[in-house]
Amino acid sequence: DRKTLAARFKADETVVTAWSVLPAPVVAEAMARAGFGAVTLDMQHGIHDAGSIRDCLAAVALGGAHRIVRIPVGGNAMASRAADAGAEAVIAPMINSADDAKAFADAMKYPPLGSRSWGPVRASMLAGQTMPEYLASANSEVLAFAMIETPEAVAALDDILAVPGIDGVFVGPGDLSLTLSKGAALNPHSEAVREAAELIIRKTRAAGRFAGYFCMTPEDVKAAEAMGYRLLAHGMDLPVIQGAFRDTLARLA
Ligand code: 3PY
Ligand code: MG
Repeated sequence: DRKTLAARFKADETVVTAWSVLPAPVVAEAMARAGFGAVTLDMQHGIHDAGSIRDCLAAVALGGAHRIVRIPVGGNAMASRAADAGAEAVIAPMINSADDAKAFADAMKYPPLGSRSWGPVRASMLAGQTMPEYLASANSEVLAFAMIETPEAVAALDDILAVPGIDGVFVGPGDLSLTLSKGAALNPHSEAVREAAELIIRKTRAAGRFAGYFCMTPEDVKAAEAMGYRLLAHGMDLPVIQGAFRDTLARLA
């Protein structure tokens, strides 16, 4: 159906997003056609740039999935650009304070909420809207997700959730394990991460905001959904393709 991504989260629906690191529109389209609810194009650790975002957002739309972009750290100018290129949600990494959250929300939302500059030429087309229709809906329908992946962010969570224009949070358990352990261990399944994840979901739902989680395993997807997370990232193109090639070669042995 033609429900918006925002409408799905408002209805408390779960959306599983595949994770795209390859700047290849046909691969992004294939991930969408595989049946994922959304595809997230990763400009932080993926190989994407502004050009591949432009082409892959259209390919994801063609494949029938919702369109999400993760920007680089502090890349608020890119947040506006990703929204203009047709992203329905933007995920910003390393949002560690209310000030970080305010700067991100400011780039994502039109006045009076923020200072996103006007020009959704491509975004309105992908949304199937006129430009005035896009303007009327964008502040509530184009979502800003702040990544919580440090102890500073967990400590500032109440303030981050209170920033107007921040629609949700997104947990990065890899970085969170690294920062919570002061660099001692990369362990997204640590007890410290699990405790933080419980605290984050409780506060986020109480604040009426949406919550997402980066899931390494299918078990993580089930556990995060059971906790109340609704945007679940799982399935990355490069390792999936590499694994399939390994299996293909192994069958010759
Ligand atoms: C993390 O786990 O830190 C992430 O950012 C997931 O991509
Ligand atoms: Mg991270």
